Amino acid sequence: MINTHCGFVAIVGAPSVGKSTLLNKLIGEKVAITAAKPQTTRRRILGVLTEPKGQLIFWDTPGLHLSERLLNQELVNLAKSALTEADVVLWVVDAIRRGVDHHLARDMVRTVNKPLIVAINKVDKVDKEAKAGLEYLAKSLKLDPTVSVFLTSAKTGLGLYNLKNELYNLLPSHDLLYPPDTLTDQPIRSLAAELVREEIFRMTSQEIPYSTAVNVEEFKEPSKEQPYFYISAIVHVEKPNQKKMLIGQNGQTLKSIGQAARKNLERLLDGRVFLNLFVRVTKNWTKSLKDIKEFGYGE
Ligand SMILES: Nc1nc2c(ncn2[C@@H]2O[C@H](COP(=O)(O)OP(=O)(O)OP(=O)(O)O)[C@@H](O)[C@H]2O)c(=O)[nH]1
Ligand SMILES: [Mg+2]
Repeated sequence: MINTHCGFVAIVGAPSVGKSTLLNKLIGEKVAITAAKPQTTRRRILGVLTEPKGQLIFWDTPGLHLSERLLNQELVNLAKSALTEADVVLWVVDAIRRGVDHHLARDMVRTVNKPLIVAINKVDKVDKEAKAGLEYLAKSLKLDPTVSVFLTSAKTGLGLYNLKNELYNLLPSHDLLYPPDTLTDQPIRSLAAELVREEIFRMTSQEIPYSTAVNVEEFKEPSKEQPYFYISAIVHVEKPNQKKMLIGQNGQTLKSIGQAARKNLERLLDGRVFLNLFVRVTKNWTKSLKDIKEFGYGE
């Protein structure tokens, strides 16, 4: 008899509600980058949690939103395909930002008609009186009353124990699908590129984060001759003026991005890192399906 529960859980919701932060907290490792700006996630990120009860295999997805831009549409398509392929849907809603448009997410979640759990996230930011308002929020999402709603904080971990238990309950009895020590399926080069992109999202503004793509061209493990990881990455922008903005005065912006990314890379790789960043103009890459795919974004 199989006594473990195992299956795929799609983490979906509007942009910036905390999906990636939640994934990292659930599995206890940083496998997905996070930032205060929307549309941070551009790939379907796999994160695996193995416990005596079984295995929760999460797919973190880009935020569901409407946009005219090809890149954004591809991101939403990616989230849709994760929704259709998952066994269970974890819909994340923001407890604090009342203006967030949850309609698209709600419509999609309803259309796929899968076992569903709702996490009203960021409750650490909600004071006691406002907590009562969350019930109203849950109601306003017009959910079937049988759907479990959890108040969570991806920051503190509040509510995640009960949320996980409910996920196991909804998943089929199944043997583990991944070796127990698996955390993600992302190649180390992709993780490295994402850590650079994370700092771009955090340190630049206006259109820059949305016009950049990061591609790791070289990744060399330490050796006797070179006792550190050597990573060289190209940061693609769409226009020459964006290149100027990204590099900054006297190269200061790019330098800060590189320094911060290097620290996180050293943590990830547990060793010294030399990071070389180059900025290249790849005209209108966000409008080219070929370029979007080449950078590994979208579906
Ligand atoms: N206080 C608080 N902040 C949170 C929580 N969860 C996420 N955040 C913050 O919310 C912002 C967005 O978090 P992300 O995890 O990047 O959000 P996301 O839903 O993955 O966003 P996209 O990938 O852009 O759709 C970040 O600044 C996080 O630090 C939480 O539970 N509490
Ligand atoms: Mg994300």
